[in-house]
Amino acid sequence: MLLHPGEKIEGILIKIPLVHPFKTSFGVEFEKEALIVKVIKGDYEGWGEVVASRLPLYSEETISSCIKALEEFLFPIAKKCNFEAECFEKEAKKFKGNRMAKAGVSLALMDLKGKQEGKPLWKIYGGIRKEVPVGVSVGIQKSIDELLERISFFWEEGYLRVKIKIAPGWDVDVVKEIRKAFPQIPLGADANSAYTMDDFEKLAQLDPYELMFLEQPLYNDDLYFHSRLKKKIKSPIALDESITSARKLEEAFLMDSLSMVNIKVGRMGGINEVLKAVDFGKNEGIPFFCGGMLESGIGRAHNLHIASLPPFVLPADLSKTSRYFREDITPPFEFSSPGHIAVPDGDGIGVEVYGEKIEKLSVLRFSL
Ligand code: OSB
Ligand code: MG
Repeated sequence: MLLHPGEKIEGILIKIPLVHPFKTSFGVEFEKEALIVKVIKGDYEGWGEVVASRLPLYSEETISSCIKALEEFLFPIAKKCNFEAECFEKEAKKFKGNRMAKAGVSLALMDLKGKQEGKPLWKIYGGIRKEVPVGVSVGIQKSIDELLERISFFWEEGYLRVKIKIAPGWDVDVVKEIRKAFPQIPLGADANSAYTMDDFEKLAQLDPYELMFLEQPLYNDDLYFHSRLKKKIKSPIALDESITSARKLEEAFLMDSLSMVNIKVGRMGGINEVLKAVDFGKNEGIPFFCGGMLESGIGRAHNLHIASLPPFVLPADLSKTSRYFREDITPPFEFSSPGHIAVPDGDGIGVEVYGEKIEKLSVLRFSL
């Protein structure tokens, strides 16, 4: 395929050390590997991020499966579509799965579109919030004392809610101690699908602690058993892994499997799918929160634009840059007011991207 001069789409894998290891029910991460998508057309460039991890522990996709998908069929589609976001998502939809890889391209093309049209993404999407209420997601720690210390640090910083990671052996006792120390804080617990229906009595033991939500307690692809569990426990259920499309959100709602939903554009394959879910959520009054995958500043900027949309009424998993990295590939995100991060207002993602820093951190690159 012939590219015109000044047209290019590129994948760049970078590694950024995390300031603190992030441990969940499925594993521990010490550094962030971010697969960045960069598109250049004429005088403009667009940036996106693929949120897959090295191993298929959160979802089926991996960094290497995404690299293959980008090289073999997604970059060629983007090219065939002249780097137009809508055409890309429509054409890419003919291929099954590979949602994180698709979303990385979708986001880069949206950033390009925003820059070409001279509009910030929140305006193109129909966002209504100038700043997004945010929380913090705290990994599993070595001891309950260490966890309490971290929660206290973040709470004093001004985050509006705390989400802890739970797993069998790190659940009811931990929540009980948090509630003793912080009776009032809005508290969620994310199991990343570590439990089964056999554990429902254990999960019901969380009832007295008034969790704001229990996130994805069961199987990563499940809707039905979550609806059964929802009738047996008091904690409101938030789904993450299971909601891979707007249709899955509709099914989950019709089945009564959730009380609220964590929305991640990477998990849903692109912005168009998120906007469909937003329409449905708005009509049905489903509370959304914007999820996160420890993104670099590029993914974080995209998430802020998404979280400006009407159904995103709950605090997002979008924290200040300092909670993740000492150095990032964009200027750091700070609170614009306590517990809030401003939605960038420049064209496209609306933040500067440090090209030189990306060069320095890059471990692999490929392009069409
Ligand atoms: O389940 O929400 C999750 C990070 C990696 C993989 C899965 C999840 C998470 C988080 C981090 O909770 C949220 C953030 O980016 O701050
Ligand atoms: Mg989650």
